[in-house]
Amino acid sequence: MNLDAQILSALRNAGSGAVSGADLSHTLGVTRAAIWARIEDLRSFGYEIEASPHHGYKLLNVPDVLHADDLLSLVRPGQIIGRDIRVFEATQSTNDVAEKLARDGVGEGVVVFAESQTRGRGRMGRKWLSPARKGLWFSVLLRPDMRPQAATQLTVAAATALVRAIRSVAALEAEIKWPNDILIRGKKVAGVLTELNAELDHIKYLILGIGVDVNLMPSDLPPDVRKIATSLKAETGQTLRRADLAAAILHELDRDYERIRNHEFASIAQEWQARCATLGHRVTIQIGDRALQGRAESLDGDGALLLRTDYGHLERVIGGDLTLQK
Ligand code: BT5
Repeated sequence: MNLDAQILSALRNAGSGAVSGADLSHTLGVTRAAIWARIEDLRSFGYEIEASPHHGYKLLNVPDVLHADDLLSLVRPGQIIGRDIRVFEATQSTNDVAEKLARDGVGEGVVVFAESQTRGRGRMGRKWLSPARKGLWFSVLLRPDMRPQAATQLTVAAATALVRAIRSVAALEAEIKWPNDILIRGKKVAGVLTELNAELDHIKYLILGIGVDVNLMPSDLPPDVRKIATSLKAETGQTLRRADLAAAILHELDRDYERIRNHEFASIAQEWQARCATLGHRVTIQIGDRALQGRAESLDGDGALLLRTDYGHLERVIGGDLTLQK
C-alpha cells in the first residue's frame, strides 16, 4: 500500500474518531509535513478531511470517485484480486488495458478500472455502454493454472461473486441468466466478458471484464438498451458509493478464486444453481447460426451448461445466447 492508501486506511479505522498527525507520522514513518501534503492532495480529489490542531485528522466524507489508493485501502490483506489497482479516467476498453498488462508480464490480481469506456464491449463484438462515473467498468487479470476448457468456471465465479456483493451492498437479490448476465427483476444490471489467451492445454492468462450499472438511470441509455437494462440506483432509489461496491466485488471474487484454486468449484456451482433463473426451464441457445433447444439441466465440473436436447442427448454448452421458451 502506498502512503495515500495507508492514510485513508488509518482514517477509516478511526471510524468517527480522529487520528493525530504525530501518530500517523510515527506509524507510517514519514514527516508530519509529508502527511499534511498527502491530506491536501486527497482533499483536492474531494475527500472531506477535517484537520484540527487538537485532535488531528478525521475523515468526514468520501467522494464517489474511483481512486486507486482508496480502493487499495479497502482491499483486505492477503487478497490476490485487487493487490494492484489501476484507475483510468477513460479508456477504450479495460479488457484491452488488462491484456496489455498481461503481455507485459504483470502478475495476476491486477484490476483495471475506468471511469468511462469509449469502446466497451460485450460478447461477439457487441457494445457495452459505459457512461462516465455511473457504473463500475473494470477488468481483472488472472493466471489460473487450468485447462482452457475450465475457463467457464471463472465466469460462473464472477456471477456468484456479483450476486453476493450486490446483496451485501445494495440489499438486492439478483439472479443469474446463463452464461454471463446478472438480472434484477428480469432486467440486466451487470455483465461479464471472459477473454483468454491459452495454449492447447494451458491458460496463459485470463481477463474477467465486468460491467455493473450502479448509479445510472434509464435516460443514460439509448432506448433499445433501456428496455432490457436496470441499475442498482433504479432498483433501490439510492445512489451507492461505487468504491464500496467495487471493494465488495473484489473481495467476493477473491473468495471464489480461492475456492477454484482449492478445487472446490462444486460449491460455487451449487451457489450459482440456486441463483440461476435459467435452470430447469426450456430454453433456446443460439450459437452462431445453430439453435439448440431443450431443458437447461445443470452445470458440469468445468462450468459448462448441460442441456437436455429435445432429442434426449445431453449437450455441453460453453457459450451462446439463451432465451427462455414460454
Ligand atoms: C456482456 O456482453 O454482458 C459483457 C459485458 C462486459 C462489460 C465489461 S465493462 C469492463 C470490461 N471492458 C469491456 O470492454 N467489457 C467489459 P453481452 O452478453 O454480449 O451483452 C451485451 C448487450 O448488453 C448489448 O448488446 C446490449 O444489449 C446490452 N448492454 C449494453 N450496455 C449495457 C449496459 N450498460 N447495461 C445493461 N445492458 C447493456
